[in-house]
Amino acid sequence: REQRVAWWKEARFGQFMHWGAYSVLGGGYEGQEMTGQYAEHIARVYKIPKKDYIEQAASKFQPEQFNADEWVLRAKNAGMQFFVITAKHHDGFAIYHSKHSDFDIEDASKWSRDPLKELSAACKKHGLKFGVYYSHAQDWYMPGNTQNNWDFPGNPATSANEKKMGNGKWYEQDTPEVKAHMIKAWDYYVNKSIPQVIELLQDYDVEFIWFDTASWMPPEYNIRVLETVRKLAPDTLVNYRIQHFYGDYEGGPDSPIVFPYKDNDWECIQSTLHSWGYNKFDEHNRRPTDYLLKMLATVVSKDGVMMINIGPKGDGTWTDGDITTYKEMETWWANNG
Ligand code: JFZ
Repeated sequence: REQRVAWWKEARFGQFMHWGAYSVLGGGYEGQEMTGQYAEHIARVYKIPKKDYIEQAASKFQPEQFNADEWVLRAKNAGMQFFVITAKHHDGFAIYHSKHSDFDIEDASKWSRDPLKELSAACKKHGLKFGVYYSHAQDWYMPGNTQNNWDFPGNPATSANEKKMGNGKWYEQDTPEVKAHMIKAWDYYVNKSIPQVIELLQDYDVEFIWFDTASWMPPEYNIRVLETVRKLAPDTLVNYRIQHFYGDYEGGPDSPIVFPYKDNDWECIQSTLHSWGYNKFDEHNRRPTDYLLKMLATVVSKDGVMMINIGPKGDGTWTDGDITTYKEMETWWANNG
């Protein structure tokens, strides 16, 4: 663990990025606007049928203006020394050429370039460490999915059902329905989640893997994912959301200003807006650059590591707001670096 965290502690500041099929919609679907919400959750929030999500989002994710060198250099000029991007978020869409799913940029978007490959190479070229966010637990269009799966009548994993059980988890219920769903969920782990983790580790020079929302799945499922990473890539850094208490470091609160110094290694993530993915209705929530930089200074002073997130657009460009934020960070480093 000491070896895995060494470069990350030294780096202190990294890029976080949410980019995928949802970036095409930018928080808007059939006249509805996701003001103040996570735009990367649009498929779930509006219960978009997969066919429509492919037609209106995934098939249009053809980022003509994407330039990996430009993205990586913007991050580097803003003082960042590593780069973490969503290889696949909860919608299940992979922004890379995956052998284990048709729901990827190669098949669903018919796009011959592989943005993840280009970013991995650009990071190497410009001296940044490269990492991926991978949603190992949630994958909304898969039969074994749990959270709010609208295709699954009697889904045991709804929040309403969990409330009824007290603080229990759906997979702790001893019913035939839950047992059947456990098998479907395991199918998803064995046939998609774990194989995609393996291909990411083998083909994309991943030095950091950032898992998320582990609590939707049984701990033993998540631990199998972690075992896979450890066996195949023992040097790859793993975040704390693979399974509670099992990652290489801890998460921090949204507001580290009031956070006491911690003995354990920890991370703070902040988005430039409230939303993580591109949301054209969320610009009013932009966090001022001096707020973000004060937070960075605070996190570092308490021995933490910080990532700032942006959501680029589906065409491969950044929003004007993010470009301004990054120029301001660059100026700050030039004057204070
Ligand atoms: C999760 C994702 O659902 C979201 O889309 C984004 O990727 C974000 C970085 O992670 O959302 C969370 C997960 C955990 C908390 C809040 C939002 N939390 O523990 O407060």
